[in-house]
Amino acid sequence: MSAERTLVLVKPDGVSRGLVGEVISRLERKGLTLVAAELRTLEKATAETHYGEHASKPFFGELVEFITSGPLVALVVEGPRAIEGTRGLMGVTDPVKAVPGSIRGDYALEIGQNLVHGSDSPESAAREIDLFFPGLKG
Ligand code: IDP
Repeated sequence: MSAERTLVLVKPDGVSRGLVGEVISRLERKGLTLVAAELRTLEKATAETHYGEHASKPFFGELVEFITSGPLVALVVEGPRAIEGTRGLMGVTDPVKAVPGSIRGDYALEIGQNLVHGSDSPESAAREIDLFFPGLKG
């Protein structure tokens, strides 16, 4: 299968807890290649666009507030089945249910502070890569 690209965020909790290296290391050890990386604090509008599919959810305000609360690290990684592979490394959304061995399973307890984001489909990956790294091919 040809290489695929996906967007990964080490969210502000991951940066403040010093887990950026750990997340990047796990992605690299899995065999994924880093093709873009940036430390940045998101504008509210960018966060609202990124999480647009959750706009009607009761936790939307909290989610936008959290993701803009401090610097995050945006990454694009590439490899065969990168989207599914990254989602597997991350673990499920609720870190208490995420299996030990996954990033969320090993390092997080709260759903609102679950350390990482990874695109969930090729369409999301293309949209999110374009939002964070305009001009970089999804
Ligand atoms: P994902 O990050 O595993 O793809 P999504 O369902 O797309 O999960 O949700 C986006 C983010 O919204 C989650 O990573 C989590 O931080 C936050 N979130 C999801 N559900 C809740 C909730 O019930 N309360 C607070 N935050 C939530």
